[in-house]
Amino acid sequence: MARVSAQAIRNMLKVYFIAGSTNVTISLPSVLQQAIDGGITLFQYREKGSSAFVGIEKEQLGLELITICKNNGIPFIMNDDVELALKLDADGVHIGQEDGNVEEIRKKIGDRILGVSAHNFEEAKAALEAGADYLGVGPVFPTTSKTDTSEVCGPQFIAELRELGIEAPIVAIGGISINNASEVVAGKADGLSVISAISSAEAPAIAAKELNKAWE
Ligand code: TZP
Ligand code: MG
Repeated sequence: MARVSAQAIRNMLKVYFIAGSTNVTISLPSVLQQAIDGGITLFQYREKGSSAFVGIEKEQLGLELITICKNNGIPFIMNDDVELALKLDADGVHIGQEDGNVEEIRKKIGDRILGVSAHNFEEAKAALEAGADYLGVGPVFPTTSKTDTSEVCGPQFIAELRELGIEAPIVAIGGISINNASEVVAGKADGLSVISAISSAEAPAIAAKELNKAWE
């Protein structure tokens, strides 16, 4: 296997759905299937929060979710948990700035996709030099889905990173909804990632479809 090309990753980032068991009120596999039917292009399993699954429950849900992704040709990215990513044969891993050494994680996961959250030019440059394939940048808008976020940077911050020479694939995150997705699409991000816009939607398939349409 070789590293996944930047262009292939750009295509995967378009409508990037993130969720774990604490983000949904009905079963996550059901929400994921509906989101896929609506047109998401990638799924990240992010099991967070005080009542989040750990151990075997997390692994079993992860297996159920990756199976849905594989059956539908949707890449599956594991948040933070490199060991589980390898065990499940995930397509990749996404980590934040405090989740370990990028170079070491690159070595552990081989050619799998590696995403890193970055909040400024220095973090972005360092992550890419250490082996990241794409960057997660945000929060571009205020969010209630994550409490320990950096300051809201606005979608225009991605254009600033581009002007400073960051050419790698970037997915915008934080507070993105059907109502403001066009602002992200009009900017320099390759994709938009959402938790609540899909996980809390009454109809996840319709939400995913609307977000996908924003790229047209
Ligand atoms: N990282 C920065 S903001 C955020 C994460 C994981 C939460 C995004 O959730 P939502 O509901 O799409 O604002
Ligand atoms: Mg993390």
